[in-house]
Amino acid sequence: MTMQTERPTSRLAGEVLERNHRAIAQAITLVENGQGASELHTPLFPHTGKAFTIGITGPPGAGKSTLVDQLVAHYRAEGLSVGVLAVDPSSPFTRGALLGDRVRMRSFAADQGVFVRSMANRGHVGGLALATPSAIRLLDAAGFDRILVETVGVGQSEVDVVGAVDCTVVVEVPGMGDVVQTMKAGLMEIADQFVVNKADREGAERLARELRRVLREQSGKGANADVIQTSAHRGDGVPELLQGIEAFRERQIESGRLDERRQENLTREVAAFVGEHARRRLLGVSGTGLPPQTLEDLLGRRRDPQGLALDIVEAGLRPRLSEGVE
Ligand SMILES: Nc1nc2c(ncn2[C@@H]2O[C@H](COP(=O)(O)OP(=O)(O)OP(=O)(O)O)[C@@H](O)[C@H]2O)c(=O)[nH]1
Ligand SMILES: [Mg+2]
Repeated sequence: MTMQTERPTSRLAGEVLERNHRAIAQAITLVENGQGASELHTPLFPHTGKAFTIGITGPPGAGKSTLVDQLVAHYRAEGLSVGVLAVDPSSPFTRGALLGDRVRMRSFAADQGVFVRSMANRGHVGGLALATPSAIRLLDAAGFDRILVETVGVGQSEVDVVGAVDCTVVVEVPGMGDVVQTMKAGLMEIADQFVVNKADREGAERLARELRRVLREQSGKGANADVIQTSAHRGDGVPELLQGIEAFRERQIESGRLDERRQENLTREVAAFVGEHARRRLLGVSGTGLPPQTLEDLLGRRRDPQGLALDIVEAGLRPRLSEGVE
């Protein structure tokens, strides 16, 4: 894969630290393509961990981008800088997200304290799940105080975001599914803050009440989130949401849970990268580097996938183990 780099990668890290927007954009593209690992991440990592990162997830059209815009404006009014990532796991084109970006780019274009970028699934191995935490850290290293990560809640993707952020905001709207669906999707446990957006619509009050009731019932299972109603297009409820997020931040810091969560998230990331790198080393970049004979054995039911995988891992580790590397 050829990259059109405007700057040498070796210079990028330094420019990211200076919050050069073009350098940040270029670095994120590298990350998106699964590149730039050692040149970027190694020098930048010691500069990360300062930003508070917030995931905004919810169904398509729930008003996530509108809410993000509003939150950005409020954070700016408080003198905090904000990085925004719109992560679209469902399409390689980021249609909706890009459109949202253009709207936002216009209003915040002249503001050095705001950086907005969308990330798409470019289809490379590992994909967005691995790229997102790295992209977040680029913004962290660039010194943004708050980082907002918008992602559409599709299947497992919201769970991925939880693994990369300090606070998860789940956006629901009346008339799009009910609380039972929310529970089934596992959102009760992952939400640190619930938002019922489009509160100007019928059913918002009832949805909020229902969410609160279930949260109370499930508080023993780690469900502790607040429920805030917003009308994002008018800005109603946004100051309350911001307050809720900031209060959560304070509680997480004071209780030590922020560090615990970051340790868990980083550990999970290491495990994911081990899997990823092992796969690349043993099976080739695309993961399809099995020899023809082995493929025939699979199809002929002479080898089973799990047994074969274990053999490959064992064979790959053997020379390293004999070198004394565990
Ligand atoms: N009535 C009403 N409409 C809203 C509200 N918030 C957002 N909208 C509208 O809902 C539509 C979708 O808003 P977006 O912010 O793009 O929603 P999104 O969740 O980011 O959508 P995707 O990124 O495509 O998943 C837009 O037309 C908004 O103007 C609200 O509080 N009330
Ligand atoms: Mg959006």
